[in-house]
Amino acid sequence: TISPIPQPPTLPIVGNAHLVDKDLPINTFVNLAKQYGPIYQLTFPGPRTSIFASSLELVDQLCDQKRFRKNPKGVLKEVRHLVGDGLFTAFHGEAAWDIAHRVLVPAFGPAKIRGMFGSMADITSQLVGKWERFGPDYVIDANEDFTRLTFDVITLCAMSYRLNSFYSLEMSPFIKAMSSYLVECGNRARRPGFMQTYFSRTANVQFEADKKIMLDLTHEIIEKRKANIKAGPNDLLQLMLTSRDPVTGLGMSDENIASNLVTFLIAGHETTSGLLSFAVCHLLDNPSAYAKVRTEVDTVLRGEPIRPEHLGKLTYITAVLRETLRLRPPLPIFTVESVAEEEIVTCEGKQYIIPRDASTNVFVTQLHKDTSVWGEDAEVFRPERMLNGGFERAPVNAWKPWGNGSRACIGRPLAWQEALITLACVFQKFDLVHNDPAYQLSYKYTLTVKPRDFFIRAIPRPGAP
Ligand code: MNH
Repeated sequence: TISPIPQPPTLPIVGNAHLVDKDLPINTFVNLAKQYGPIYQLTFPGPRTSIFASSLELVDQLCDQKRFRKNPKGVLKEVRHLVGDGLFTAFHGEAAWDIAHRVLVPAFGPAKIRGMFGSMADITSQLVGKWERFGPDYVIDANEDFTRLTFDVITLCAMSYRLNSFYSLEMSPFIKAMSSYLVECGNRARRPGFMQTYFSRTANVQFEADKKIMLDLTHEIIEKRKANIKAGPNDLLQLMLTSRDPVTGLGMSDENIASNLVTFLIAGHETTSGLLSFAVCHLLDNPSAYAKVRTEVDTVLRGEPIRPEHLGKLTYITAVLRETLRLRPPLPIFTVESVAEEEIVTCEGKQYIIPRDASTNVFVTQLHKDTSVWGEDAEVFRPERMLNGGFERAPVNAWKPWGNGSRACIGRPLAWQEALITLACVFQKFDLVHNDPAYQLSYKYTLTVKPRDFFIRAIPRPGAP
C-alpha cells in the first residue's frame, strides 16, 4: 500500500508558500523536517510540488541514477535566464551539456589543478597582505574578504583575468549583481505567474539590470581573448574556445562558452567562500580543533611559504573541511526528478509515490545530521570523526556536499586546493578572533548559505614568517 507524503495544511492559491521564511527558507525546511520527518512535501503556486528527503535510506534511492536524475526546475530553471544550457543548469539530455562536460572534465584533472597553485597562492597572499596591513584592530567582514579571494581566484584560473578585488573597498559590481539576482530567482520560483507579470515590475527591472552587469563583463573578457587567441594563456577559456569534443567533433558554441564562463564565476566562488567562512567560524568556536590546525600548519610548513607538496600532508585541515561541508553544506539542497513517470520509494517501512513533475529535493543539510550514520553528536562540529578512516567508512550517500553522479560538482578539486591553501596561509600568519565574542552562528541565504554578520580580527602571530 502507498502512503500519502506528509504535508502541512495548504491555503488557496499560495499552497504552502506562506510557510516559507523569505530570508531563510532553509530554516523553514529544517523545522518542517523536524516536525514531519524524513519525507514531506510542500505545494507552491503553479502548482508545483516540492518533496524534501533527508534520511540516508531515502537518499540512497534518490542517488540511483537509473531511477532519478537532475533536470532543473524551480529556482535553477530561473537561473537559466542568465546561464542557459551551461553545465550547472542544463536540462537532462541537452546536447550542450555532453559536449561541454567532455571538453571540460580534463581541465579539472590533478595536473591542471596543480598548475593553478601559483595563481591561488598569489591571491591568498593578497588577502594575507591586506589583513597584515590593516592590523589587529581592523574589523574584517569574513564573507566579504573570502568572497574577494574566491572570486579573484576563479577569474584568474578560468580566464586569466585579474579583478583585483583586494585593491578596492567596494565589492565588485558583479558580486553585488549576482547576489541580488540569485535572491530574485528564488522569489520568482515561489511567486504565482500572474504576480510575476503584473506586481513585480521593479524587481523585473532590477533582474534585467543585474543580468546585464554579469553578461557585459563576461562578453568583454571573451571578446578580448578572441582578438588575440593565438597568444592566449592556457586556461579554461582558452580550452573552451579551441577544443573540439572527441565524440562529436563539435566545438562549444560562443553562447554556450559565455554561459559556462558565468557559471564558473557563480558556482566557483559563492560556495567556496561559504566553506571558508564556516570553517573559520567553527574553528573559532572550538579551541582544541583550532590548536590542532595551528600545530599542523607549523609542523608541515615549517615557517616557509606554502608549496604544492605540503597539501597532501594537511590531514587535520582536510578533516576540518570535510566536517565543515558535513555540518554546513554551502548548497543545502540538490534536486532530482524520477526517470519514469512515477517512482515508488520506501521510507521507514512505508511506500510513497514520487511523480516526475515534482521537484524532489535531497535535503543535504538534514541528511548530514542523520544520527544513524554520524551518531548522537551529529549536530556537533568534531573534525576527529573524519580522521583515521572515519570519512572513508561513512556510507557512500551519507555525505553529499558535491551533489550526485554525472551531475556532481566539476569544480571539487579546484575548490579543495584553494581552501587548503587559504586556511594554511591564514593560520600560519594570524591568530584569528571573533570581533564579537558573543557571536552566535546564523545563516545568510542567497542560493548558497553563509554565516550572517560574521566579523573577525586577525592578530599577526609573533615570529610568523
Ligand atoms: Mn560546484 C555542481 C557544490 C565549488 C562548478 N557544485 C555542483 C553541485 C553541488 C556543488 C552540490 C551539484 C548541484 C546540483 O545537483 O544541482 N561546488 C559545490 C561546493 C563547492 C563548489 C560545495 C565549494 C566548496 N563548483 C565549485 C567550483 C566550481 C564549480 C570551484 C568551478 C570552478 N559545480 C560547478 C559546476 C557544476 C557544479 C560547473 C555543474 C556540473 C554539471 O552538472 O555538469
